[in-house]
Amino acid sequence: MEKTAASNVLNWLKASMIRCFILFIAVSFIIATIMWSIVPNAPTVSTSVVENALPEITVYKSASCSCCRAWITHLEQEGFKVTAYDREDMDSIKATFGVKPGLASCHTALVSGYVIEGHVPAVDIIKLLQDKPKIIGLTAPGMPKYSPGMQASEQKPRGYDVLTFDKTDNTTVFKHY
Ligand SMILES: [Cu+2]
Repeated sequence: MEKTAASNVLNWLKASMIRCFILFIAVSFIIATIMWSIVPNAPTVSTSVVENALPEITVYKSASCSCCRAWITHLEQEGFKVTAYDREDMDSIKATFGVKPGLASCHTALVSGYVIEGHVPAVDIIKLLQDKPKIIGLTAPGMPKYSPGMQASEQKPRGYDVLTFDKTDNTTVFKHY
């Protein structure tokens, strides 16, 4: 009689433990499901891709400038994310960013603290961002005829210089085309 009672208790304990275990698994599963739906979407892009992504470029231009838009398309094709603003005060924007009249072109852009003036090829901006020289930025003064945005996108740039410029009005040739 006692033996039966003891084994009944033992069986009951076993059954309880199994129930507990099943309950534990079920509750864990529910909590995990809830957490998964609550946690904001985790970035799906790998870290290396994020690190290699090009920074955003802000472009100021006049609304009617079609070559400015073509240059923006060139930048986007080369992997830049571009935010463009149509402005009527381009002269004062250039003055604010240290672009002297002799170095000026149509659009003025900002990227990672550098000023990019005019039809500078994307490849030069990428090199600038890698080299990080102590300059204000790069310029392609005027409107070079054979530059990205001024000619068909499959044409290679030629016949002009991309210049560096700094606070002391020094310019150097960054890239000769
Ligand atoms: Cu232009």
